[in-house]
Amino acid sequence: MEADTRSFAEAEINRRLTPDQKVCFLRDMYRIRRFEQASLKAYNAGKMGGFLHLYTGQESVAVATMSLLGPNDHVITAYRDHGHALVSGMGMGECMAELFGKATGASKGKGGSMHLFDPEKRFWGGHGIVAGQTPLGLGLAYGLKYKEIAGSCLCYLGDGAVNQGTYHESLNLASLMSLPVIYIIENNGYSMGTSLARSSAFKQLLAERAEGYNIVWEHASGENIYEMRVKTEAAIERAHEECRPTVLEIATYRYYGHSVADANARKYRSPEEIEHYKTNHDPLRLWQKRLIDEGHLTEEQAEALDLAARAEADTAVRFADESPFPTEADIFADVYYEVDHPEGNVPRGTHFFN
Ligand SMILES: Cc1ncc(C[n+]2csc(CCOP(=O)(O)OP(=O)(O)O)c2C)c(N)n1
Ligand SMILES: [Mg+2]
Repeated sequence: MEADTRSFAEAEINRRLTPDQKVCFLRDMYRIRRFEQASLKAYNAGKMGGFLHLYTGQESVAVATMSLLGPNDHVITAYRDHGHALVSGMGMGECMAELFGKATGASKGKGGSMHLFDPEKRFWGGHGIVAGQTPLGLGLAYGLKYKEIAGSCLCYLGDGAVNQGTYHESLNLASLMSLPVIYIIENNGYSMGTSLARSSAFKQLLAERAEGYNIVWEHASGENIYEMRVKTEAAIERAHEECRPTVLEIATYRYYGHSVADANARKYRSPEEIEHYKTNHDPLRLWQKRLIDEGHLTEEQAEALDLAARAEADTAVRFADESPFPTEADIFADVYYEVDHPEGNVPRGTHFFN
């Protein structure tokens, strides 16, 4: 592991990183973690309805893979979307307010935790149907190719989502039509309460299935930011230069239940297993230690990052709490684009295709 980290650290893409950029990765991981801790507290205090799927334990995946995005690269993910939303540049306030169902939320309080969304930041959500985002990510990639833009779509999915038919249909089309989509499987070992071994048929890796679709696949450790960056860069380059898809599987782990209302320790995994990951494989701790070892950070500076993230999350909770709920009159707004923008309606049904 240590030797692996050293060799990935020496890759050009990582040698180019400034100390500040490396510290920013830690800052972003703290921001995600503290945002989610604050959201959990508010959820338990009855401040939000619906589900709350925490990304805690997986923060390094969004931070590392999204660190390589350029102006023509897009992101779409499933319901475990807080990390991707914050890394895309969305503010904690609009995200927290969305969790609270408030009118100031990113989706005006109508989406909740699973539906954070900011197209201007090229972040296309937040989707509740397992693997539902996989054909949508394919469509984003198709749009890029159609408009002759050298870009990519990073489409994140879970280890459970790989068994959905839509994912396989998407892989087939991605290869056949040669589309710049990058499927990133965040393999946290469990789909809801079912372990990987009980839900998926595979030889060694889920990503290997891409082989049958003639798609290049790779695997990386979620503990190793340098490795994830090297492998994501290769996938983005393939998308930009060859307009070809990639499947990248990343080994990671989540600390909480599937959603916070679900069973966690005891029903399908042991408290010891969770503790083992927290103690030995926590992505924040590992990256913090690396930055200290590399001489880019002191313990005190790390603590200051943590405190700043906590303060930002507290401010977001206050903002969400004090914000108004959407009004009854708003209930039909923002449901159908055509209803809100009747001026664009034409009989040919070409509203979106100018
Ligand atoms: C089509 C569909 N079937 C079932 C569900 C219920 N469900 C929500 S999440 C989930 C498990 C998905 O696990 P995984 O893809 O590994 O993602 P993770 O939750 O681990 O991030 C299931 C079965 C759903 N939302 N959509
Ligand atoms: Mg999973």
